[in-house]
Amino acid sequence: TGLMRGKRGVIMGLANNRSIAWGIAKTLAENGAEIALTYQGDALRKRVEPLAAELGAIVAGHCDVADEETIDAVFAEVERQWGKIDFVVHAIAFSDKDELTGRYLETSRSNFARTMDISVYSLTAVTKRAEKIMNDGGSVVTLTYYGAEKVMPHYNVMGVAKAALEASVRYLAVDLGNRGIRVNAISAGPIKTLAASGIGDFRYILKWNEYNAPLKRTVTIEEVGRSALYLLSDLSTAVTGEIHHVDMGYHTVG
Ligand code: 0WD
Repeated sequence: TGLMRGKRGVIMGLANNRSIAWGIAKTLAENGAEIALTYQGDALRKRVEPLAAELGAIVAGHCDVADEETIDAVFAEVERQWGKIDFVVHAIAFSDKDELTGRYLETSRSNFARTMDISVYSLTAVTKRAEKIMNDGGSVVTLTYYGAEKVMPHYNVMGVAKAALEASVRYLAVDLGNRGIRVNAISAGPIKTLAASGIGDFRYILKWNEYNAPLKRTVTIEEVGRSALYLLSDLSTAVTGEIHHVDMGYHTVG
């Protein structure tokens, strides 16, 4: 389809070709979007550059969302190249993997703060920059998980962070609504990515979802991509502040 024709946007959180951000980037490109990618650090740059080339995407540079200057730098680069944008995808989260296992109670103050900074505040920090160069009617999408709503084994501090991220989506939706800019989250079912491999017993969580979700299998990054296409295109101009479950229906039973 040409659903994204004439739309330009930034996708953040691409680590490799298993990343949810990659499923979204591919789908958007197939549907006519022009994409700018950011990467975190030199190691990921080497992975992101060839993926960008595959899609004809531009690379806006290094962005560590814990470092405000690097957020400014990538948005300045996007503005220099394009002037305006129509969408942003935020597919970023981090927590010390030693705390994504065992009891939530053992979360340290320092990892709690770092997890909240990178996984929650970053959406607000990024949206603040994006707003300045976003056309009216634009769209912002972030990624969340059911561990925000219910206790999931080992998800721990990341569950607390995702709950705060989902609340941020609602507040940002109000702040940007008067310009027709929408802010939504996709609550994706578990997918085997680099970030997920840090979560304790992740293979068991995948199996559990496969057996118990109404649709009896796990989600693919392409399926998340197609849901993002809906939320980032004009198909969803009446949808904001929404947490959209793309999880094989697991949230209806779990
Ligand atoms: O089951 C899953 N995989 C689910 C993931 C289910 C539901 C939601 N999600 C969420 C994650 O929590 C995250 O918000 O989807 C988002 C994307 O995660 P992903 O695709 O599962 O994981 P991955 O491919 O590892 O991409 C996440 C990337 C980082 O990769 P690594 O693995 O190197 O941490 O987030 C980026 C980084 O590229 N990232 C950062 N980017 C900028 N600044 C930072 C940072 N400080 N920290 C992490």
